[in-house]
Amino acid sequence: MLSQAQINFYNENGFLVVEDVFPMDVVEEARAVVEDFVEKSRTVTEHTDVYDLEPGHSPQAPRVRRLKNPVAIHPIFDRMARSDKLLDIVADLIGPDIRLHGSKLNMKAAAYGSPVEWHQDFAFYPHTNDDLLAVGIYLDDCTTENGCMLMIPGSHRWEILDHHQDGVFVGAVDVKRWGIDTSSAVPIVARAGGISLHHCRTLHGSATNTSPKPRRLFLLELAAADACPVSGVTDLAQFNAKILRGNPVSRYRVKDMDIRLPLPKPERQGSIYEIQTAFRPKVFATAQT
Ligand SMILES: O=C(O)CCC(=O)C(=O)O
Repeated sequence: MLSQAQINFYNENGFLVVEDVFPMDVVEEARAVVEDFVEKSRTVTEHTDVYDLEPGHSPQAPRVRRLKNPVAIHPIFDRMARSDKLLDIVADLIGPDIRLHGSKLNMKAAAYGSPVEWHQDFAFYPHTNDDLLAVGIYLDDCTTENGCMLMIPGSHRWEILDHHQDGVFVGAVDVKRWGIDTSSAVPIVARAGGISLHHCRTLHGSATNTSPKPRRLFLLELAAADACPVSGVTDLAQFNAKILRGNPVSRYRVKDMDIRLPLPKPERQGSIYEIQTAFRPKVFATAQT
């Protein structure tokens, strides 16, 4: 559960860090699973349903940028997503009925882990209302040095910014072009076992990890059960099976707001890293290794 001061902080800024949500034995178990997946990535040569690969990946030197859909690929991540402590916190922000929209584990490996350009999550998955947030579960201590997320306080009250270029969705905002001052960005610093929460409209990004330390971040995209993706639902049973707490609904709440679809898609599709390859000019430098 959150204190009223924490709820107020989230409502005012659009993000929040809560330390010590997961005990270290759980974090260590998750790290070992991640390491095992990285080891197994030696057998793949291109992106798969499980792996998003860093440039330069090879069987000799496996480089994984993201584990896709971790909740579906190993029970430890499903267990973490269903943690009562975590869901109590989320319920304080988006209500008691919570659905898992998606999950990912961004590796940001030491020395080269890729940056993520400025964006608002809602641009990728517009829903009928914006009671959605992302929970970051920290498997490593996370600081500016190893590429923590950077958030613009108050940006969760902004409209959804233009994430298109040359008529296609590129999954990033050209902050210079739109005159957005990113100097107020707050580094989301947290210890392993802690979590961060950010509203689906909060403008955020993160730089390359140039430090010698990894930054593994397990992210859950969570929605109030009465928020329905505007792209539609093809399998209602599967959709409702993603309720982590509370009950599915049969009526969806619609907020009065403008929505732009993340279409048409750019040539390279898949993860945010792939989608953002079409975006220019880059704000965050990539590693030269
Ligand atoms: O891993 C990061 O630093 C950024 C994560 C993020 O914003 C995303 O994957 O949408």
